[in-house]
Amino acid sequence: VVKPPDVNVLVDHLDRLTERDPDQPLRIVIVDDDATLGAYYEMALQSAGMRTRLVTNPMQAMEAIYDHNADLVVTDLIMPQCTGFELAAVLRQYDGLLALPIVFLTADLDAETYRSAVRTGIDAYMTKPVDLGDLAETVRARARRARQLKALMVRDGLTGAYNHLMIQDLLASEVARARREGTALAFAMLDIDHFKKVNDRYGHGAGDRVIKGLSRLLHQRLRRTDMIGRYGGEEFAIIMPHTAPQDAVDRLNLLRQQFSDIPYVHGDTPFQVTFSGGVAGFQDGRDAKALNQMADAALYRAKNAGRNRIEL
Ligand code: GH3
Ligand code: MG
Ligand code: MG
Ligand code: MG
Repeated sequence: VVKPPDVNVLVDHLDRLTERDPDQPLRIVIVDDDATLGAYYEMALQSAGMRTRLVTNPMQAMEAIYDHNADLVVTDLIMPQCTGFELAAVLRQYDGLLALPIVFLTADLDAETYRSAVRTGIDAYMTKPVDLGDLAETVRARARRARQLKALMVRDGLTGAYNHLMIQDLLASEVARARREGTALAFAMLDIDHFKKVNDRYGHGAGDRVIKGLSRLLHQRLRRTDMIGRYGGEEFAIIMPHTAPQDAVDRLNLLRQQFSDIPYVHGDTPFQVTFSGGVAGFQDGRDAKALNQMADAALYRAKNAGRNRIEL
């Protein structure tokens, strides 16, 4: 019934939700077939500092959620086109919306309705007439926590880099954008050299410090618009929008130099670590999978050519 968004829209949504400023106003979508009531809720949430978007037709809810980049949805239960339950059931089918809180507003509160609501995955249930103060507090608390959860969901715990799934989604999204806008895009894969030896000689704690060290360097030295993901154990993937492949190689060579200069110590023993990298550039006809394979093949060449180098 409700049209599902395409993957790229989902990814844009997730990415915008993880923006670095957690203090920006909470964004709320209100679904109520009664426009007057809806405007009344909007006013209450707006005066509590939130940004709202009202839809009076639940069929437009999904689009509004993505378009408004919603942190939370408030929905009426009884509406002519579909019920609030049906809407919630559809929303809950998307991984990208799992953390999206859904707050129900309804006049009816029999036990069976309550149980169905809980089963559907709603987060809060408020009976009409709704106290506007209660509404604002409930919405604020749940939207805020959802935002925090979402930020955690797409990040790797050790390094804070995007996790594998997220960086793959972001790559698909950036490839689509580069194709649409005709802009350059580079994708790189990095792998720490002889990392097993680091673990074997200095222990896993030291190994973890090295992984975190590389992640920190990447986050400090790359552009804010570059996206950094932890691909696997000691492998990182980097998406560089608006960057020609050779420029990506040059930049990564600089980072490679800086990383190999970091003086690690284990007890009294100093040690240094290097990484290798493979770069692929977007051009027409190449999708995310092709870029993955090309970057991987280039990385393999870098390893075979003696490591501590970047190949294109
Ligand atoms: P190469 O130069 O060919 O990449 O050699 P390598 O030893 O780095 O080989 P490979 O990339 O296959 O080895 C990765 C090792 O990284 C294997 C695993 O024990 C270790 N590793 C994976 N994840 C973690 C982690 O989170 N922490 C630590 N300390 N070690 C990890
Ligand atoms: Mg109604
Ligand atoms: Mg590896
Ligand atoms: Mg390695």
